[in-house]
Amino acid sequence: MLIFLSVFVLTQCKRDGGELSTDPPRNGIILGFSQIGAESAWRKFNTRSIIEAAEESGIQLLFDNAEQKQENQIKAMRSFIAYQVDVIAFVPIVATGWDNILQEAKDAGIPVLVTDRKIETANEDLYAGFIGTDSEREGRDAARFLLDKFSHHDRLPIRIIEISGTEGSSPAIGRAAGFRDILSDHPEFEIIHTESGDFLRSKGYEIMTRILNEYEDIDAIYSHNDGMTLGVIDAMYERDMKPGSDIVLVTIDAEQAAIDALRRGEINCVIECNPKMGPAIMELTRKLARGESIPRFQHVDEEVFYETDDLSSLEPRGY
Ligand code: GYE
Repeated sequence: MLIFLSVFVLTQCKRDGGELSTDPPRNGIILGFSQIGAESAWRKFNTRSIIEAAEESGIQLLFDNAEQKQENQIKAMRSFIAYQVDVIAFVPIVATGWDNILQEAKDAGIPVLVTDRKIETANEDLYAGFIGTDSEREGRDAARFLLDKFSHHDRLPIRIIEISGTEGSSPAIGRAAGFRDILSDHPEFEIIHTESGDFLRSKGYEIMTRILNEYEDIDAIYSHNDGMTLGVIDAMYERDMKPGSDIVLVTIDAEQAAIDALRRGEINCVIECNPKMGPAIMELTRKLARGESIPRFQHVDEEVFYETDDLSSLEPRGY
């Protein structure tokens, strides 16, 4: 098992671009991190932020890319336990199905930090804390923008298509719930179709291509991430439509391509979902490795960018 794990450590870090520090880490902490994949520009930057922060803080990182499979995450976390890492951190690709592996980590005395996405568990003691995005707030911000955008619309109801994220993931669940929470007091806004695009640009394109054949008089698209929104834009241009004018587009993440589209008037509102969690994750890892407690829930800072904003001074997004 140790030989396997040594190979695992080397291949995993090398395979995923993570640099296994050849020098013994300055503070000797070993963090096992299970990442879900590389499905979006947001995710790739989230990974970069974690790898760079581990390097800068001298924490040795065992990094695994689960390639969008929960079973791969569970295997990697089991390997981290066998390797007796000091701390385990992971992005739960979906919200459920983690209790058994978390119990194994707890039995091994290894604290677990949940990052980016949330989990649903009967026993909150199975993990030490969460740092990540507030998906419900993101959904509420999206709805509030549409309430304002269509406040003087003459044709009712306002017909909305929702293209959601990975089914069963906390961002998809939260973004849908927050959006509906605000619209529940406004029956003139109608979600005429909702479908998962799995946070993928290709699926956003496929769904929008079909939607444009099946529905007329669409007023707005609410897309759970920029990758799928860029696919929506591709589909609209193929039909000689004007995204942002013929149909209002609201999106979440705030990757550079979406900000650029906002500047061009192709997107009307971009809600930031901050992927730059690396430094905070390392700080929490240090505390857990020292046996200290950490905040139960921490949301990263995020803002909203509107079509009416002056974006000239906005720093490059980096992703
Ligand atoms: O919005 C999307 C990524 O988990 C909040 O996952 C993250 C989401 C993000 O694929 O681009």
